[in-house]
Amino acid sequence: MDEHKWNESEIKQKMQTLVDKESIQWMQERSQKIITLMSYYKCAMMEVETKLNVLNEEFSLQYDRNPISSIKTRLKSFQSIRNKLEHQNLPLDVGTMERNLNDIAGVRVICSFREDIYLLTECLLQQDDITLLEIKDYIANPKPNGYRSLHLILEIPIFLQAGKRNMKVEVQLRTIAMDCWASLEHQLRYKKDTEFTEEMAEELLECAKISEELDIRMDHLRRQVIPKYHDDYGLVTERIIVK
Ligand code: 0O2
Repeated sequence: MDEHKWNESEIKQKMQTLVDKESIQWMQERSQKIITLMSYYKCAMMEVETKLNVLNEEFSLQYDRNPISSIKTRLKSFQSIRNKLEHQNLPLDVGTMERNLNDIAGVRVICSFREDIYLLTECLLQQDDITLLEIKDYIANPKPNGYRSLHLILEIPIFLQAGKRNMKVEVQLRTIAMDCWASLEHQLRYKKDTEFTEEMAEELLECAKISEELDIRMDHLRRQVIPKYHDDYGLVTERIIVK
């Protein structure tokens, strides 16, 4: 027998026969709250993206070069949010989402050089409306599989009609080489139909080391080619690095 495909009004009717009115209203209210919260995260993500674009523009004017190669933003999918909360045995409601998930709004910044990552981080953290909640330096301390990036959890205000609301945004900063490795690793590791062997993991780790070597050599070249920029900012890495 062919499965019947329900249209929206049939679903509504069926719901009314199966679930009481109060429960339907409760579900609608809850989904409305989640949609509103997601739009707040979107606004916070846009704020951070704008701040980064402003810094990039300023550096472009001052030094005739861009520390940012590209910026990607994403809101965590509702399914990933649900999975993450389920995994932690937490209920799916807006309060729990806000308190326990730091990466609903995500900004990924692909930088030209490794030192640009620390320079941009320093410039962002100097801004008085940004609070740093957490920093994970997987560049100074790469993950055992070779993953490198600088992760920040920031709190930033958005200004709504009803007033100010602080929102959390996860910012991942990486070089082009780090992004290349992480994107390919992600594709390879999540291929469902092939087993990921120990040898494959070792090969990936080797590739991560090559990408690290590439970044170090590129930074060295950059210091020779653009000394003015380096003289102004010095070795930012040494000031901000997380041991
Ligand atoms: P997506 O789709 O990118 O959002 P937490 O997020 O705090 O609960 P954890 O592991 O402490 O968990 O966070 P961490 O270490 O800051 O890393 C989270 C994110 O970093 C991941 O998000 C990835 O984007 C990226 N990441 C971390 N480790 C790796 C890695 O080994 N390979 C790759 N390619 N990316 C990594 P999500 O939620 O996994 O996915």
